[in-house]
Amino acid sequence: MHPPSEASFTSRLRSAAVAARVGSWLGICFTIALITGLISHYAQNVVQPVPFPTSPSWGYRLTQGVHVVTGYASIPLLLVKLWTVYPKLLKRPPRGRRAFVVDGLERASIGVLVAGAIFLLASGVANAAQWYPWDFSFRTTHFALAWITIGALVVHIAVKLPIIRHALTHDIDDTTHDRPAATEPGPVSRRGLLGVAALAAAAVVVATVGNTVPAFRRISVFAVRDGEGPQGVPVNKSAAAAGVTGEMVGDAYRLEVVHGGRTVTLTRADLAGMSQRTERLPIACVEGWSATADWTGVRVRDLLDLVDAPQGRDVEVLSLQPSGPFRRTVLQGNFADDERTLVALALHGEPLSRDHGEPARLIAPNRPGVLQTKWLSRLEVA
Ligand SMILES: Nc1nc2c(c(=O)[nH]1)N[C@H]1C(S)=C(S)[C@@H](COP(=O)(O)O)O[C@H]1N2
Ligand SMILES: [Mo]
Repeated sequence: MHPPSEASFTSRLRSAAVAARVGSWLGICFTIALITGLISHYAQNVVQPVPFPTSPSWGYRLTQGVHVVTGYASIPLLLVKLWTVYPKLLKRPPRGRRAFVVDGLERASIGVLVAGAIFLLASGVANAAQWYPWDFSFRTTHFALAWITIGALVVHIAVKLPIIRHALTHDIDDTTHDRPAATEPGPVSRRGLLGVAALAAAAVVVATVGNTVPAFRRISVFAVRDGEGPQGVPVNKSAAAAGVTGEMVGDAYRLEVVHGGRTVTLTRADLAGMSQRTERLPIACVEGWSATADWTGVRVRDLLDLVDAPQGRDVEVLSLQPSGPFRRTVLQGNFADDERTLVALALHGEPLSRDHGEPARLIAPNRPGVLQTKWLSRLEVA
């Protein structure tokens, strides 16, 4: 038996005509994912030279929902794309030093592109499923790999531009750029294969979009969050998982508000005795699920006024949670001063359940869910 060579792959479906079309859909998905990903990355930056806006309150919910869904939709498209082109991997390198080097460089750039794309999609899916089989920081790595992958994608498009342009301006059954061996008709037409790819991508969208769009919740079989959880809102990390005990949130509970030399210490009753506001705001997890809820509690600005903290200053937010990356967050000045930003004590009119951050959690408009700190213990203005 001979190992397969490029000539073993004879289907006419594996063609530049199909690859260019599926490739352009993928290119659109990756561009959307890049833009929405950069928005999410920036929203999570502690230092924001241009303040991330607090309005519209659902902005991050939309961009992050789109980010995750485009990532999911890219998976079947990438599989079809790889299927159409992989015989080229087995092609013999050309003779002649210059041609050999150019061919090697092109293969290397495609290697980076394929590895980067697979890594981005796989790590994104694992993250959304809350499965972290790695030690590195997801956000830093996903961000760095995004740039490398997009760089390789730009090189790939530039190298292939003449073929892409020809393919997209000619009939799908055009054979100009077919490999010599690709002469047999496939089980479906090229147009049929494109239809299958588009349908698969659409099916993935329908199966996952219920994470963010409640109307789809019942048919989104792959939605990692089905909208169920205490008080009708999903829970990201439970109190037990965060190491927050009943003792910590009971009578001994205190919220400290600190500025300069001043500290005001508030009990649960003190907080409940302050002027209460209700705001309808979404929780929008970076993992793509989101839910809107009515939150009732004390304006963060009212609390900062207790210690005469000036407007526009960043606030360090601490949780009772003993350890973990999300126990400390920074609330930027424009968020702290927004009148919709609350230390919430109640959700849908009921006191916060333990898993949603009893007795007090942060909720701000247009803020990544990961920064909506639960089980608040301290607000400090430097
Ligand atoms: N202290 C603390 N707060 C936290 C988290 C956490 O792990 N610890 N998880 C965050 C994340 S990732 C999300 S999406 C929201 C979810 O809030 P919920 O569990 O009330 O829906 O809480 C945020 N607040
Ligand atoms: Mo989250």
